[in-house]
Amino acid sequence: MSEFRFMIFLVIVLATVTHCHKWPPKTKVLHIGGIFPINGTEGWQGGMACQPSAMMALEDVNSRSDLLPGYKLKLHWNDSECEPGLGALVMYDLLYKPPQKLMLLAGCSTVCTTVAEAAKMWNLVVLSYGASSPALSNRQRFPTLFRTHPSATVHNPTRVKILQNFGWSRIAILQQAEEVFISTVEDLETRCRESGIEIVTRQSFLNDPSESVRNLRRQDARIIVGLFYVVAARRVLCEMYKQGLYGSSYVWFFIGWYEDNWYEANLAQEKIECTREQMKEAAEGHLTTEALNWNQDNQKTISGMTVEDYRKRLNAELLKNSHDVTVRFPDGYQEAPLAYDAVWAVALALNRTMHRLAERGRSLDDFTYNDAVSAGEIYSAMNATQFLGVSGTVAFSSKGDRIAWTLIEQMIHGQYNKVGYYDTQTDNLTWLAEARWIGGKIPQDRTIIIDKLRTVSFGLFVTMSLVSSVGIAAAIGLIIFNLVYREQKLIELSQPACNNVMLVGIVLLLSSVILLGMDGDTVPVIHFPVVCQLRAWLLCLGFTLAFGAMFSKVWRVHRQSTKSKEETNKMKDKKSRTQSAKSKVDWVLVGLSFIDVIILTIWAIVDPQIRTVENFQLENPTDTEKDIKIRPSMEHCESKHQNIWLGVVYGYKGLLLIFGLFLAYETRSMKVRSINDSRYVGMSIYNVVVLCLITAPVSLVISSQADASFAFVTAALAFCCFISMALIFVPKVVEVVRNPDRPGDGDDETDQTVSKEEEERYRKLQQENEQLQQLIASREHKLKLLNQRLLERNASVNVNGITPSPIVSASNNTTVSTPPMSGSTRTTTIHLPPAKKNSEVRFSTSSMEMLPNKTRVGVGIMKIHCTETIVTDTASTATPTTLVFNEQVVDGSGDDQEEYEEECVAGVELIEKITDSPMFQRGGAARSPEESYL
Ligand code: ABU
Repeated sequence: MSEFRFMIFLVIVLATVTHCHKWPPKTKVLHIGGIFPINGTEGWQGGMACQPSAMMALEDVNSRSDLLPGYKLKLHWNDSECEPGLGALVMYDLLYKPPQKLMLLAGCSTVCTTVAEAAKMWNLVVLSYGASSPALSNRQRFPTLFRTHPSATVHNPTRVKILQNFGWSRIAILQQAEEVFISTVEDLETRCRESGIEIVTRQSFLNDPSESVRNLRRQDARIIVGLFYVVAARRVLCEMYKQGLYGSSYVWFFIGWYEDNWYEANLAQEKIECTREQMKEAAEGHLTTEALNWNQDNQKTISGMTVEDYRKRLNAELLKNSHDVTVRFPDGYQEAPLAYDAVWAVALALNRTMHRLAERGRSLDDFTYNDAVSAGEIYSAMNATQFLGVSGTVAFSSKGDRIAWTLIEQMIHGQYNKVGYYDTQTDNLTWLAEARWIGGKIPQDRTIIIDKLRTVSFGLFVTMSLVSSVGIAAAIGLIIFNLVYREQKLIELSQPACNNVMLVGIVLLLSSVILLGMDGDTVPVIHFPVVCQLRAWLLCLGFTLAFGAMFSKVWRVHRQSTKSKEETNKMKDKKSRTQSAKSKVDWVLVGLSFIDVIILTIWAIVDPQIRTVENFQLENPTDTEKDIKIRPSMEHCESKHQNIWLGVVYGYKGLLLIFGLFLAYETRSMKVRSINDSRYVGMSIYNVVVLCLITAPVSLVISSQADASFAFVTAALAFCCFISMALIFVPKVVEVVRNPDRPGDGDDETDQTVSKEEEERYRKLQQENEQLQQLIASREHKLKLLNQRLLERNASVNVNGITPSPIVSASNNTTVSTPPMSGSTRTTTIHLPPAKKNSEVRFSTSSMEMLPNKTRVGVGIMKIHCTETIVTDTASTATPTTLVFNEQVVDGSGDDQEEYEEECVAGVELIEKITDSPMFQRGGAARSPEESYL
């Protein structure tokens, strides 16, 4: 109440003084320059409203005789279009064209920056009514700048306060590439960092915001602070609409100084490709922050007007300038009070300066651009200026900034609604109304991501564990079987020690199935590396023992079957095969296992495997809950140099597989008595190789699917183990079960099957045998006839005194010599020259003693074998003998003698092998390579 009385008293005193004081007439003019952005296409064209407002203020100031007594203030102005270049030109015009200007008014940050930076060179104070750039607060760079427009940084404490109020701690920033916004963002970033708010991305653009908006989407930005001039804001809004970055999941913060209907203005002019409706839809719900540029109290201001009086006058003035505010507010309408108060501030500062200079015997009329003293006085006067204007209390901080409240507004149904105020000085946020959200709830600042570990499903794990347990039990059972029946020849000749090692390997492999199914669900993270190590050891050693044992067998079969006969005989002499099999250390297996242990040990020490988590693409949850995504992940065992270690292990195992495959193929029809199951081992090797070839690439492809990968790998592992056990042990078990008490003599080999080649050969021989038998029958018949005729002839010769001689007919190159008779014995020698490789000669003879060695039959095929064959008949002359060489039935084609001889030796061995075989032994004791078969 006392304050009110004092105010009334003050007004009466002032009125009396003013009335009583005789002020000199305003005959002289003080010139000031003004730069207004009006007709530009980019940036802020706030001069539209600010210039008329400034002219109103000038009118009001000049109507006051107590202010600048004797002087009129004149404003010389031009349009900068918010273009720094044009702004500079306007400034030089103002400076260099008389009259001398005392001060400059400027608006739009980009122009103001240029003007204020240069003005100090002309000792000019610049007062900005419309520049928000925080960069302008730099006193070193802009020492003579003041502004009635608050710095854009005044929005930042407000923004941070709102973010905290709604619990948003993750924001993104989209800015136009202008210094005003860059410096605002720098300040915002600092404040956010201090408040623990994460800035997920900061996107900037020059003209086209489409890529930046796209990036915001990619970064899952939800709360976005946008800093750009209104023309760019319309492009952003349209892009938001196109890319769907609006609505219930997004909150945009825009600058509050755009005019109310900015989103639907100039769309065609600016070639915005969105309709008004679309722009309105995209703009719905966004928040703005803006310094309060209009005095909130309707009290009288320095001009004697209330804010409402001012508004009415301004609107009328704008109408004169063809801006009907009932239709659309012109740009800069919000800042118009700032321009009005700026002119008042200039007048007051010059008024104060005038008095100060007068005290020093100087005048404002004397001011030149070199007059630093007057400039200093103007600066001090401006610094001290404080009054109640239509924009509120006008006062300048040490940085020349205006101190103001900020207003928070939200666009609801296309209209801005006031929702609160924030007073930076008292940190007081006052809500006028509750913010309204599309969808009824406060949007989230991010997509909620739920991590989901891809693990092996319990049912599958249990099933495969059971399967592998059955396999382990079977393997252990077979080891016991091997031990129990170790005395049986069948088992003894199957290398039971080797088989047991293979079974141990299978047990290890099947045990790894359980470890492969262990994951984050069953093993604590801290123990996971142990599982990793165990997996590697079990798999590597298991494979080496199981496959290595098979490999070792085929290796031995191959070696034994390729040994020379002499070596074999030597071995026979040294010790029996059985003894050998019993006592021999399997160096192949020992070597392979040793390599494994070395690799695994170095791996575990140098670069141990640890638990790593692989994250996969976000997935939408099956329910309809918005803003929630599932991030699947999977655990892996990995070393730093995993690829190198895998390369070493796979390379080594791969070579073993390839070599094993080769040996299995090479020995497919070979038989070694001491390894009676080598054929099944070979088949088992094929099985392992094929499964490894399928499993390795397929498991790589499906490695990201826990269940599929586990099921496939473990099924392949189990299948491989079961097949190997079945192939190698089922025949043995069946045989032993059938004849449990028979110790066996080695003939009861499990591998009784003959090869296809042998069967084929046997079949051919049988056919040939039948043909030959038919031939024999016909020849015997012929012989009979011939003998008959011979006897008849001899009888007639004897009658005539002629001595009979043997009848010999020979084929080509056969020499038949008939030596003279000596006593009662007569010898017939036939030289058969060396024939071509594998040649055979069919013969028939009537004498059993006629052919070499132990030929017991009179008709057959004689194998002419490499060397000259001499057939000698020492039979008694009592009975004439007949030797008929019918034909050479097979003609070999070996050209090279050396090769031919080698072949001969090989042929001998082959024949021996065949005749060694049990099925050929039944035919008799014929062993000579020269012998023919019947
Ligand atoms: N309130 C208008 C600010 C314009 C500018 O800083 O350029």
